[in-house]
Amino acid sequence: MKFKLCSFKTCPWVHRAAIVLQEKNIKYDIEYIDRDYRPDWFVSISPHSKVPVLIVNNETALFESNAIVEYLDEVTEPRLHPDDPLDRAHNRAWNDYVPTFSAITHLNKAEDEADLMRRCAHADGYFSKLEGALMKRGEGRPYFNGQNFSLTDASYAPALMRFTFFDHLHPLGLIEKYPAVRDWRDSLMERPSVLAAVVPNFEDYWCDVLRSKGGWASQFLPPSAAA
Ligand SMILES: N[C@@H](CCC(=O)N[C@@H](CS)C(=O)NCC(=O)O)C(=O)O
Repeated sequence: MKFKLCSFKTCPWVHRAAIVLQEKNIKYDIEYIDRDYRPDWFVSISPHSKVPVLIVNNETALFESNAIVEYLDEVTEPRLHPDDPLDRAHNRAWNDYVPTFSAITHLNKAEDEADLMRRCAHADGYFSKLEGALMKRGEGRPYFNGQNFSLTDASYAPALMRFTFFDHLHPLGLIEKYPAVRDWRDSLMERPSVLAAVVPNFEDYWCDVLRSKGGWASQFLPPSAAA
């Protein structure tokens, strides 16, 4: 089978799909789309004009990261979803929770200190729910289901990585309030598939994008080597 992923370099939803491809050792091509000038061929296959799109065998275009990873999990080994239907449904529910939880990736859009605090309070609510879910899963994780990496891990790693990048620039002390989330984040940030699924030196790239936007949060960036 042939897979091509259409991407923006910083997109957390593409990251989710790329982690699953990496985790399964699937060879794939990746094409980076210019967000500001999306080509006609891309717009014609992406109903919301969004990435990711996964082109399968040069003919079928799939959109929505959740649908893409569910498909990949059905057609390739090793299976990342749990075998038990109840566990699988539980994982799917948490995978759907990610779009709201992705609020934590938007700290870099804060307009001022008060706005950042509002965004942190919002993120705090999600971290607390996630802490509860991780605690219920019992001891012995590094991952959401315990020892085995799952689609749920692939769902949260991108958001947790971007939160961590912001935390490096401007420590928020937020994730430290939630030890299970913090430990999970630490395990995910070391997982080779998570690291290989983004461009090289991704944190620097993420900082460069923040710098280029020049918003309030860019004050926390170290001076650019190019400046
Ligand atoms: N629900 C979608 C979200 C995809 C998404 O929001 N992608 C962003 C990039 S990170 C995008 O393409 N945005 C372009 C736009 O909104 O015009 C998924 O899970 O695939």
